[in-house]
Amino acid sequence: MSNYGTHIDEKWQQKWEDTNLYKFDKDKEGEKLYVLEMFSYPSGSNLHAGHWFNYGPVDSWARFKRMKGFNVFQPMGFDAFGLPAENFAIKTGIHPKDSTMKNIATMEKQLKAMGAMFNWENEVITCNEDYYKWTQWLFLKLYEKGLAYRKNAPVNWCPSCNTVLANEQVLDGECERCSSEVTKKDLTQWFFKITDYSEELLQKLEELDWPEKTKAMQKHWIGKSIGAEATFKMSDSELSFNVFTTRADTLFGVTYVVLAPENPLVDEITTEYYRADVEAYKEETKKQSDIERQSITREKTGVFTGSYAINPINGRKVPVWVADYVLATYGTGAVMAVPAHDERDFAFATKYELPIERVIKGGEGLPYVDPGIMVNSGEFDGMNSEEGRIAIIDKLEAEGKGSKKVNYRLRDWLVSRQRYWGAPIPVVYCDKCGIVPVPENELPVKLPYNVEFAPDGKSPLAKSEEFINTTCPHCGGAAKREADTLDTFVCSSFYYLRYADNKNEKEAFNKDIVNKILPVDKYVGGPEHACMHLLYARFINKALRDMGYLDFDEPFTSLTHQGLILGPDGQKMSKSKGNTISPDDYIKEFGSDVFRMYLMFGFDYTEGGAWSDDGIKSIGKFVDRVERIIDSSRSYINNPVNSKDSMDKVEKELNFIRHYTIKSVTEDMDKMQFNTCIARLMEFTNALSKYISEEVKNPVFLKECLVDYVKLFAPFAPHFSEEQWSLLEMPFSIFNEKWPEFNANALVKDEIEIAIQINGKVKGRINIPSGLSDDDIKLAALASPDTQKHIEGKSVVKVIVIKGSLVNIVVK
Ligand code: ANZ
Ligand code: ZN
Repeated sequence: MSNYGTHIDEKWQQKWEDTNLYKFDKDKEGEKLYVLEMFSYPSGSNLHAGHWFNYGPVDSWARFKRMKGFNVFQPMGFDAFGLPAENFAIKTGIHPKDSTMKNIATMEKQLKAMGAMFNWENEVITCNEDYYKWTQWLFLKLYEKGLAYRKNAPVNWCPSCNTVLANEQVLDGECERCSSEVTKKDLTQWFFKITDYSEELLQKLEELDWPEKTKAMQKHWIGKSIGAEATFKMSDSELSFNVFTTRADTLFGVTYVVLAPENPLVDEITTEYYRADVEAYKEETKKQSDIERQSITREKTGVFTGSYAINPINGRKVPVWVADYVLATYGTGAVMAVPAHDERDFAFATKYELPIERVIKGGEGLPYVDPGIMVNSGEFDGMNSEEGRIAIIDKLEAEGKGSKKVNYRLRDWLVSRQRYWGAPIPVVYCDKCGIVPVPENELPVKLPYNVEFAPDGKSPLAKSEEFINTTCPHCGGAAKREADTLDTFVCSSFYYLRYADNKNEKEAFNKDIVNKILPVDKYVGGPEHACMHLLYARFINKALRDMGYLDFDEPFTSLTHQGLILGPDGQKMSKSKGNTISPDDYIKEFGSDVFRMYLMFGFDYTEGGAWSDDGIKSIGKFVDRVERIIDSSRSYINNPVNSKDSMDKVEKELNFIRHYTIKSVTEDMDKMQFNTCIARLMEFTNALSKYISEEVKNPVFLKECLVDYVKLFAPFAPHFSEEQWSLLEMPFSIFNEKWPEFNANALVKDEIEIAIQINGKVKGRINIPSGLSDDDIKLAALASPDTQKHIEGKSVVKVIVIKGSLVNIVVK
């Protein structure tokens, strides 16, 4: 039975804390390295294997970097506002603040039991006043710059719960709680103008060391498309509208145009005869989400308005329809339909028997459209798609009927929530002065504790008299506070900045400190944040830069997504499936280092995989074995009687493995390939075990090997290694030691083994000095007694040396 276990964990955690070993000092020597794991949401359940997989291996990586000489900053905190605590409160009556604080206390304890070198002195908790004061400050700054604005916008609405739902609460168009159909409701909402940064957010992606897939997702989400706007005038009035198209070259093939149901022009142009149909259709559309509306496979629907518009390129009269496949929020909320060239238009035209006409040119059209009806593109005939596009846009521009236009799919960020558990939006409404931002020196606008937060369709804060009634900071008259709170993604959009200067009471952070510690050099977290948190944080970073608060463009230079640890059955862990792994039980049994090492050895870090009890047991045995080897080695080291100073063959073998291990672990660690690092450590272990199983002739050399051996283990098994280090009577702490360097000379073997084949069959092996020429290898092979025996009485036809490791002798 090994000596390692939680008592060793606790012993060293205490000592690390008492000696302030990991305290970060930005002015300490060594290149700074900001290592950040996405902070956690303080949920009711304990830290799960997924948290561990995020934090444990990354802490090992940070420890490795520390030993490599970096000045490591690795803070931790809690993303503490948000819906789950509020929903829990609605269900149980336990106040979100109480449950959140209790959960944080538990999680802090568990995180400490992990023994990671977190800079707890830099902790942030987003629901605390000293944090959300700065969330509100951020809002005010954006408002000042015109980057926060208020407008009417449709939100998800559950008519039976009588409440607004976040997108994540809408499952297949139904309310997550009561399963009734979710509709849209227009409410005045606050937005952040992330779209001002669309182009930079897109361009700068290229410079980031991020997973390609994540970059591609952000790129798609930003969705830049270069096209044109063309103006269609109504045939019987002076009204007109623009369409956005990426295929101006198909303008001659337009057979109808479509307005989004929400387009305000719809009411003006719909004729009396069609009005009832159009009204009914508009109602129906409110039930559909934008995602459903964009689905290619969904059957297209629409209604005719009774009116016609004029195609600006050829004066042709085309019918104007209303259909939900056109989104109000993209482009101009109107499209020119070219059914011969666009799949959606084709499906629609087929269903409603609208003409399908293919334009004459390079021949690009939908493959299944019979080019029977071909329309003439006039002077543009024969041009390919690209040429036609440019020429047609030029002509529209010259005639004032259109222009080049870039569009982004990215929408402004809706930040207001009709919820209680969030940072109050620091704004006051005054009958005389309108929207008045709360002055900075009055922050924070405190979130009151006693609030009726059961959902009834209104923002809970609106029902708190003490909160809602205030005076106007401007004129001193009676005024009302904004009752909405901020999306929790606002809290997490700048936490990485606040970590660097978390105790600052005068400002969100000091500019010099932040410029020194940031950007984050390595960010690690789940891939599910690709288009939300990771995009929002980039935007906020850029906005703050433009206001002069920081000097760098991007918050996260390098990003890694850890994989997912699945239950033993290969399914995603969930309480209902009963396949969750509770780290606490395993840690009690094996110690935290075994748990951590199993996670690092058993899975590819970015892939994850299914948990295995056998896997963790075998790592437990491995750690025991390492301990036994170090134990037995100590007896030799402590009385180095037979010491000699040259290495014999056995020692050179071990020395080779030692340096090979240093080299491989260093390289693989850099790439976060933790599993191969541990595989190399296993090989080193075997070699050491073999060496001490016979008489140890060189204890001094053995000690050198052990020193490197324990250091190599240190990042992976920090408590265990610290213990072994002290048993070797080395000075505290192993984490103040330098990471071992490999010696290239030790990696050059002075002897190699080669195989000898006679007529293609291996007949013997010999050891020869490395670096011999092919001719010398041939001679050595021929001279070997094995060879002699086999070629006796035969004549050698040819001797071939293959890659310096095999000799083939052809005889007759
Ligand atoms: C005519 C056309 C012909 C189009 C053709 C495409 C192919 P991306 O690339 O995503 O920007 N469109 C424009 N505004 C829209 C809206 N609000 N809702 C739905 N669709 C809209 O897509 C641009 C194309 O999507 C535009 O180019 C327009 O259809 C459509 F063979 O115009 B196209
Ligand atoms: Zn006022």
